[in-house]
Amino acid sequence: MSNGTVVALSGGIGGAKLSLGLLGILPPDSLSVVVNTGDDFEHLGLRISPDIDTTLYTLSDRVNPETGWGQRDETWRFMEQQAQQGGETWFRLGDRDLEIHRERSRRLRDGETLSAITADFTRRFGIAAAILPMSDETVSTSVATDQGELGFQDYFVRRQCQPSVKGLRFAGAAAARPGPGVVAALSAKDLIAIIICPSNPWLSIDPLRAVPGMRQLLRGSGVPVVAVSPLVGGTAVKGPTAKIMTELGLPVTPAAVARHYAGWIDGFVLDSRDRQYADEIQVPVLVCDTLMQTLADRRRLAGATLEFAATLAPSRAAA
Ligand code: FO1
Repeated sequence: MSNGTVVALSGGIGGAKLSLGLLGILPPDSLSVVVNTGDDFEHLGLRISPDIDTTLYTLSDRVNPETGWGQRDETWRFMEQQAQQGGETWFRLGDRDLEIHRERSRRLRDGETLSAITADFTRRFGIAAAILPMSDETVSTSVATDQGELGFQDYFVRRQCQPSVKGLRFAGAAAARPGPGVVAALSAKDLIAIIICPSNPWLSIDPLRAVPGMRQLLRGSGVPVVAVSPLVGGTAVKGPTAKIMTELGLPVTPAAVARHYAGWIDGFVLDSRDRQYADEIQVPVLVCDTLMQTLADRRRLAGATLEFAATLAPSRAAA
C-alpha cells in the first residue's frame, strides 16, 4: 500500500467496519476517522457519543459482533437496576460502556473538549489511528417525521425508525467548526485519499457535511474523495437507508446516493450486484463486492477503494 495518510468520514457500524479494514492495511498512524456526532445526546445525566464509541470499540476489537454497537461480553447490572427502579431502559447501556459515558461526561463538565477526551480514549484503547469527532461544538440531528420532530435516538432506537421521515435538521451545525484534528488531518501534506464510508448518507454523513468549512477542507485538500455505496442489491446492509430514501421520495439506488454526493466526490464504489447503475453515475465508478462480513472482506474493500482512489484526479471543484 502506498505511503501517505488517509481520512475516512464515518458514522457508526458500517463506517467503523470499513475503517477497521483501512486500519488493517495502512501503516500505523496513517488513518484518521472523522466521526459523526449528530447522534450524540444527553441520557440519564450522561453524554453519549454512540458513533465515536462504535468506532473506538470496533478499531480496538472490543465491539459486540451481534449488535455492531456496545462492547462484547457486556454485563447489564446497571440496566437491571434501572428497570427495578422504574427508570428508562429503552436505550441499553452495558456496564463497561456506562463507564465510558461517565468518564466522558465528567471530563466535558471539567472543560475538556470532546476531541481531547476522544484522543485520550483512543490512545488508552491502543488504537493506531486518530478518531476525530467532526466538531467539538454540539450538533444534534433531529428527524422531522409523520409523528412530529424527534430527537435522533428517540427516532432511531426508541421508535425503531418506524416513523416516516420527512426531513432532517442538524441543530447547531451552522455555528459549529470542524474539530482541530479534522482540520489538521484534511490539510496534511501527505494525505492521499478521503473515503466516505458506507454509512447512512442522510443520517450519518450529512451532519458532517453540514459543518461549515467541511466542504472547503475536503475539496481544498487536492486529493480524491471516494464514496462507498451503502446500498447492496437494492437495500441497505443494515439500518434504515432504503426506508428513508423511499420516504424522501428518492429511488432506492446507488445512483441516487451518488447524486446526493454530487460536487463532493471524485469516485464511487458500487457493489457488483448493482453494476447496472454504473452508467447513471456521473463520476468514475469501481464495481466490486462491497459486503463486509469478515475482517478479510473489510481489508479487501479498503484496499480496492484506496487503489481506485490512486487512479483518480480530484476534480478540484470550486471550494
Ligand atoms: N442501538 C440500538 O438499537 N439500541 C440500543 O439500546 C442502543 C444502545 C446504545 C448504547 C451505546 C451506544 O454507543 C450505542 C447504542 N446503540 C443502540 C447504537 C446507536 O444508537 C446507533 O447505532 C447509532 O446512533 C447510529 O449510528
